[in-house]
This record gives sequence, C-alpha cells and structure tokens, in this order.
Amino acid sequence: MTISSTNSAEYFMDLEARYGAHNYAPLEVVLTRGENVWVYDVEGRRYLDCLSAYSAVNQGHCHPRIYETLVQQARQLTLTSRAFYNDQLGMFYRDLIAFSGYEMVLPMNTGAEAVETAIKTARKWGYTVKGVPANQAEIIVCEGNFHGRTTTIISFSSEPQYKQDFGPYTPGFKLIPYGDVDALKSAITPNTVAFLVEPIQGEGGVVVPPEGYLQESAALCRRHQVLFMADEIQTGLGRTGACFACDHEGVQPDVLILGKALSGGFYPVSAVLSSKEVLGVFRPGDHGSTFGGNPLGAAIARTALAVLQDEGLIANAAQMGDYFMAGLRRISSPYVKEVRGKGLLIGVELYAEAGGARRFCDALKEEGILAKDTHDTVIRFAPPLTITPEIVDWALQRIAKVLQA
Ligand code: IF1
Repeated sequence: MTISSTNSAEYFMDLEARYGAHNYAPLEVVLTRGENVWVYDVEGRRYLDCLSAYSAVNQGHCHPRIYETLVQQARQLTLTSRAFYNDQLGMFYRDLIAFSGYEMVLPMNTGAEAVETAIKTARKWGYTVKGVPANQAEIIVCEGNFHGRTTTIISFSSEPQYKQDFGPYTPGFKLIPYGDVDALKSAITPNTVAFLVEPIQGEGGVVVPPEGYLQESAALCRRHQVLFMADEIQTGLGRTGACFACDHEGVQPDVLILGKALSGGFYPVSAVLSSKEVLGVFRPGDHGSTFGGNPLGAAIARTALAVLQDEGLIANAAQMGDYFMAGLRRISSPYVKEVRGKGLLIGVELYAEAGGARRFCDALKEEGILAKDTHDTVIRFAPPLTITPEIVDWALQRIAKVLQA
C-alpha cells in the first residue's frame, strides 16, 4: 500500500520552518505513518526506525493492543484531575509495582517532570527523615548527564548549550565524573541527600560505565544514607535487554524514574517509584500535576507494560542487541572507532576524521534507515524491541554499505 499525502515533503518542512521555533534541526524526512519497526514518509518511502522516538516506542509504532486501549478509554474517561479518584490509576499502580518490585508510585507525565519530582522527593526526605538542615540538601550528578530540559535540570547539565542563556541556575547540585566511584565517595557530605545517575548515558553518547559501577555506587550510597536515584527514562522498560538497566548489576535503586516507553509512545506517562519511607514524605497538596495520574494515561501504561511482558520484548532486546552489535563489529570500516551499548541501546562511535556522525545519518536515511547522531561522533541505533533477526540483517547490509563508502 503506497502512502502518499496531498502535499510534498517541502510543504511540511516549510511550515515547520516558518511557524515553529527552531529548537531542533530535524533530518529532512517528513513522516506520516508508523507500524511496528517501520515508519513511512509523505512520499511513500519506508524506513527502519532506529531511534524509537528516543526509546519511547520500545513496543513498536502504533501497537494495536495499546491503540485499542487508548480508543476504548478515550471514549469513556480521559481526565478528571486528582481531586477525585478514578478506576484506572490504582490498577496502574498495582501493575507497575508488580512489574518493578517497588512499594509506592508518584505518577507524572514527562520525563523531566518525573526527574523534578525525584529531586523534590530526595530533598524533602533529606530534611524530614535524614535530618539535613533546611535548604542545605546536596544532590550529586554526573558529567555528561541528560535528565531533561527544565531550568532546574539544566542547572546541573555539563553541556554548555543546554545551560547557556538560561540562568540563574538552581543551586544544590554537585557534578562528578561518570563511572568514577572514588569521585562519588569524595563528593558525599553529611548534607548529601541523593546521587542521580543514568545507568547508561544515552545522550552522553551511549556511555556504558565500568562493570560494577552501579553496584559499588549503590553500596556507597547505602553506607552514607544517600538515596541512589536511577534515571531509567531511556534505559528502562527492556531497552538494554533487562527490565531495567540496573538489573544487569543486580542493583535495585532507592528511587527509580521512568517515562517514554511506559506508554509505548501513545501518551506522556512518567513515574517515580520508591519505598513507603521515601515517597511517604508527601502530604496532600505538597506536589501534583493536572494530567499526572489521569485515567487515559494509566490505562495506556497498563497495556504498554503488558505488551512488553506478553510479547517477550525484554528477552528479545537482549538477543537482538547481541546479534546487532556482533554484526556491527564485523563491519570493517575506517570510520568506526568503537561499537558499544547494551541490548538495543547501541552507539557506533566514529573517529573525528570521519567528519561527524550527522552526514552518516543522512546517508543511512537514503538507505532506508533513520538513526540519530549524538555528541557529534556517535550514531545511535535503538530500534523498537520487536525487531527480528531478518530485519537486523537487512539493516546491517545497509549500514555496512554506508560505513564502507
Ligand atoms: C530533547 C536527549 C535523549 C532522557 C533521560 C530524562 C529525559 C530524557 C535519560 C527527559 C529525554 C529526550 C529529550 C529530547 C531528546 C531525547 C534525548 F537527546 F535530549 F538527551 F533521549 F537522549 N532522562 N530525552 O533521555 O524526558 O522530559 O523529554 O520526557 O529534549 O531533545 P522528557
């Protein structure tokens, strides 16, 4: 079935250029339809999506089961505010707790809102449980972090472009090198309430920390009564071939932050998971959100979680990730410095002489693969977790052609 639209790609790109703020420089492709691992542009061309909306469509585009839930709930009840109960939220809590093994949930919408909620949770826990003096709470974060775009979150970014011209910045954060347990040890003070870390740094260029880093950091935090907070908004929900990336080291964070694929890409749903001791610090009126915990998002998230489990997508991500990375490592290319990652969160780092990853993404687009460059020299490959060996082979042929051109 050819997909075409009444207008050309240029028409849509011009509209965005003319009326939209230029806070992105998209690849020149105009998408109109998605189905499983494939997306289609307005001229009917098909692409393998190797970004998965930054890991928000782990279940594949427009998953029919999640779609059915969306339609059915949308005609029944979409939003009531938390001023009243609804018949979806409690079941979402129950399902998410069964899936993750935590005791308590605070539901939000975007990833950044969940990170902000985790920061407020750690601070209030620090003052009311740990006994840190008022307004002295410190949170340790890592160089190369990406946790969202709010003014507090960019206050502790190490990426100049994310902070520039957005000051004044929120105090109370300390930056340490990623992957360095000794640096964490020296940064902890009696006022430290939390260590906020991505188990694998996605935007930082798919940086996998040394084996044992998460385990040792979590143990250190426990010894110093510091909350180990894992931002698994991108690495969670099967992306790295385990439920959560922390599972690879047997670490259960004190606070777990989820988003993106929690809704399978149908609706913004994020959540902070923790113990009763930690999330129990909130009193009615302390914190909230108009859409946080709405019945539509809750129903969608329940089905999105069920799909991950029922379709064995987590195990598939592990198998396909190994298969994909082995295939990438077999490609001999003068441009490739390293292939790294975990499960289906893969980065191919190029040598500086290769002239930047963006032009390779443009070439991959011509071959029918949509991938995104990160940190100038890394091509990220993160397809939906539904990918099959045949499709990986199809992709590897085309990736080899581009990397050997
Ligand atoms: C953009 C990056 C990825 C995230 C982690 C929190 C958030 C994100 C680990 C915030 C969001 C998105 C945001 C989007 C591009 C993309 C991104 F390049 F920005 F860094 F994935 F790596 N924690 N990441 O990855 O979640 O508020 O967006 O729902 O801002 O350009 P959000």
